[in-house]
Amino acid sequence: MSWKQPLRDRQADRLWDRARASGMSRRVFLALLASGGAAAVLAACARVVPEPSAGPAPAPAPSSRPIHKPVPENYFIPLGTNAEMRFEVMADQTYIIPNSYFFVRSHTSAPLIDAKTWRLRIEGDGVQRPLELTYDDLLKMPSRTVTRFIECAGNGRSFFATLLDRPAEGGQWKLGAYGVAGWTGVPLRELLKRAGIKQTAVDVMPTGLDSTAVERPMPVARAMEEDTIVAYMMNGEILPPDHGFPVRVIVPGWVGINSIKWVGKITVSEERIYVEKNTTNYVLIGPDYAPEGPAKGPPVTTQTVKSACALPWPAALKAGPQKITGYAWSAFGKIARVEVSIDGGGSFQDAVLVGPNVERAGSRWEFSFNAGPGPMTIIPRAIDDEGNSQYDVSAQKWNQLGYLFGATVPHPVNVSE
Ligand SMILES: Nc1nc2c(c(=O)[nH]1)N[C@H]1C(S)=C(S)[C@@H](COP(=O)(O)O)O[C@H]1N2
Ligand SMILES: [Mo]
Repeated sequence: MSWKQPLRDRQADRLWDRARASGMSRRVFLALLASGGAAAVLAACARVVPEPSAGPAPAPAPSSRPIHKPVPENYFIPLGTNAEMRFEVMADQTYIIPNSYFFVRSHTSAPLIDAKTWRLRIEGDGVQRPLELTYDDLLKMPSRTVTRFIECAGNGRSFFATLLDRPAEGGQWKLGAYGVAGWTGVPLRELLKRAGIKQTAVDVMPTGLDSTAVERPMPVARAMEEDTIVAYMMNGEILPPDHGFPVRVIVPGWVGINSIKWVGKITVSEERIYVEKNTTNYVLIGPDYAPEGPAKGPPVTTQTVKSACALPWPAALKAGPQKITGYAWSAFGKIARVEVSIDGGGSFQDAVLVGPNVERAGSRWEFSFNAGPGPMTIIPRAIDDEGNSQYDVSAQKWNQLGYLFGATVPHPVNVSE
């Protein structure tokens, strides 16, 4: 099956499966799809579904497969329960990474959750009116769509070993633990306001319904930013199980671990919250960092600026004029410039930014050059509109768990005659 053509069809198929399961007729389904798209179908599904009888919600169905969507090795690099996006696949794709090619990072198997019995609770001493919402409740609230990236804190981790000669613990990602998507959902701040968030609230923490209940707090100010949303759609599709169905939080610009999937509960606290993922993991541990209170080091928050070539690793090119494409992204804003070196970092020339350039999402770029035969490297360097930029690897601080790699990465290329 070609990987380019069937996306739309599969989206519609999945939507129809969902609609049929809720008791909708094919005729109504087609009419809704034509008039209001996937969102209309989804909203109607939630209404057709009969309310479950009272009682405790059953636990999510145990799932044996770590990842549910197909992750063939020509499109993904397998990494345990995770799958890295192959950037070369994106060379002739759209700006948005299609859901089928989006990287997956799940600490354990992705749970399969039934939206009919699922509830979202907002609770804790930081709210005046604890809330419990159904899927239908959430879909009825005003929604917005934001285009933003998600990037794992450990993206680029393998380069601590290969470029610094000092390995870091954890999944050895290259640069493909990154993806940009359009996320549709309810701004988290609207939910917090509805729950009567107190002036004295300090931290907000979503908790996942996966087997190890993955959770990580963020300060109230971050939770109240307008692009922090509780998303139920990804690129116009129902949020896929691997990416957090029925809902996930999107915390743009922050390390991926804050964008909690399969959310069942959001705790609002008047005190700082300390959990495993901001004290033991997702903290910077190393000679340049000191412990912070109960944390073994400073918790990682905002991502770095990065760029990547949409080329196989290593790439094989023919001698002569070449045009390559790539991505650049910043956790702080838009991309201002991408420069590329083809002489090992001696000199850099401007690449051309093409297509959308969205803050905290990224920009595609193109670079034309004349390739001479033999081995070489291509080194892109991104600079954002706030002046943040990638730096030489000699300036990259090491940390034991390999977070926040932000140096330039020489992409290996073999040029044949
Ligand atoms: N509940 C839950 N949320 C989670 C995770 C998880 O394992 N469980 N992984 C996190 C990490 S480390 C990352 S990088 C992103 C990855 O999102 P994706 O799989 O949709 O690409 O989800 C985050 N949210
Ligand atoms: Mo991550």
